[in-house]
Amino acid sequence: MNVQRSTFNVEGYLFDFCIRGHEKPMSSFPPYIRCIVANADPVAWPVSGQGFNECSFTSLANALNLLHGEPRFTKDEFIREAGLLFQPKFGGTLPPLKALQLRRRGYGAHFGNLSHTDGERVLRDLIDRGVPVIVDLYPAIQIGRLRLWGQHATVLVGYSLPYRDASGALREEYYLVDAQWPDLGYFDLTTNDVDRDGDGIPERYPGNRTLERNEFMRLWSSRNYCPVFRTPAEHDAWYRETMRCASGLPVIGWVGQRLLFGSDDRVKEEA
Ligand SMILES: [Ca+2]
Repeated sequence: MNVQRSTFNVEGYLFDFCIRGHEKPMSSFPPYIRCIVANADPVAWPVSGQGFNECSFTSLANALNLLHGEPRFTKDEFIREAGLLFQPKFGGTLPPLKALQLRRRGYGAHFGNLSHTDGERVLRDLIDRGVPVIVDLYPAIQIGRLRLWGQHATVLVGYSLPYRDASGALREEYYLVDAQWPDLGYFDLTTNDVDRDGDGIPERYPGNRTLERNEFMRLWSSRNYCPVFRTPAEHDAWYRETMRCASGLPVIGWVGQRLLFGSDDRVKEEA
């Protein structure tokens, strides 16, 4: 009996040593987190920071690299392709270009606007589907009473369910890959890792920037978004299933609406 047990133990030990030793346990986010990438290990986050006013191109590369789980793209190829449409001194580039650059590479994307619908519901549904979403933050270019485009493109990668931190405060958050947070040239995935459960060890949070829910909604005043699907078919199926497009403003028409503001997308069930 003793011999048998000892043999079993040796085998178990060998199994642990040879097999399990090579399977590192997956590092995970806190349980109240919903994120496009379940693995919190930095290896699963092939993202990088940006140069001056390169947010649009860096966000494209970051979104696609997260989608593939490996560094396939750099911002530089998107900058080269944009050519004269990239004007760093004048704020970068035109937000709708993102969707064009994605579609040219065979991905499913469009530049849309969620001003007239439950935008949070749309973003959360996309995150739940594993779809990174490029969102433009900060006050938009304003022409008279017309609001055009946000200033700074970031990738939305996750959100939290409501949770209480160690002090008892109720929190609800969005998580971003912001290529110039906390400042240009200081990009680091651990920037938003903090100890919220009070055990003295920082938890990992998705991306590099956490925004409290109301703050995110305030900064995302453009309500522009560009979901990044692996294929046009996946994108179109999602849109057909959950969204509808309102017709454009009479003056500028549907094409003008899409170019200037993004398509006026509404949650289908609200109709
Ligand atoms: Ca902790």
